[in-house]
Amino acid sequence: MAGNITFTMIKPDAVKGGHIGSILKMICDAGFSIKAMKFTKLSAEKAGEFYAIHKERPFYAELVAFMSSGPIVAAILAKENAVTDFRTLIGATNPAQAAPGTIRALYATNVGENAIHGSDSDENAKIESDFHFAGTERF
Ligand code: DAT
Ligand code: MG
Repeated sequence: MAGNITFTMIKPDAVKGGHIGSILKMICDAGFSIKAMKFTKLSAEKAGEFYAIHKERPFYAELVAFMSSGPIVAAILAKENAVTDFRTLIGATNPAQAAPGTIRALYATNVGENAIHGSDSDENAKIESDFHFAGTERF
């Protein structure tokens, strides 16, 4: 059975653009509830660790620099089929290919600066949630 949590970050471009409120409204209107949330900033080291799976990709250095360039909103979200439904809500990685009305279609700048993160599997949702939040920060 599909898990019921996913992990998200509103990325530095969307925070700088003033889109936190609009994005959180879309997330809540889509039926997700908030289990944990923080406004924080990743160090380059932490961003590198979070995206370690992409270490060999040509865009890795750019990705780490971008994700540590300003504050983010990190959150754990709950809903049935959370991972799949959230990926549908955020849209494709490249906003040029994201379906109309998705968060990335509305707020992403380009494929690198794409407004929001969503976990890609139940296993990674747990790993990413544990990376950012202690047990005492979850409700
Ligand atoms: P997603 O965030 O949709 O899961 P991903 O896991 O393949 O996409 O990549 C992680 C992030 O890396 C992505 O949100 C933005 C960046 N990225 C991916 N492909 C890229 C590319 N071709 N050029 C620049 N940045 C890229
Ligand atoms: Mg991914």
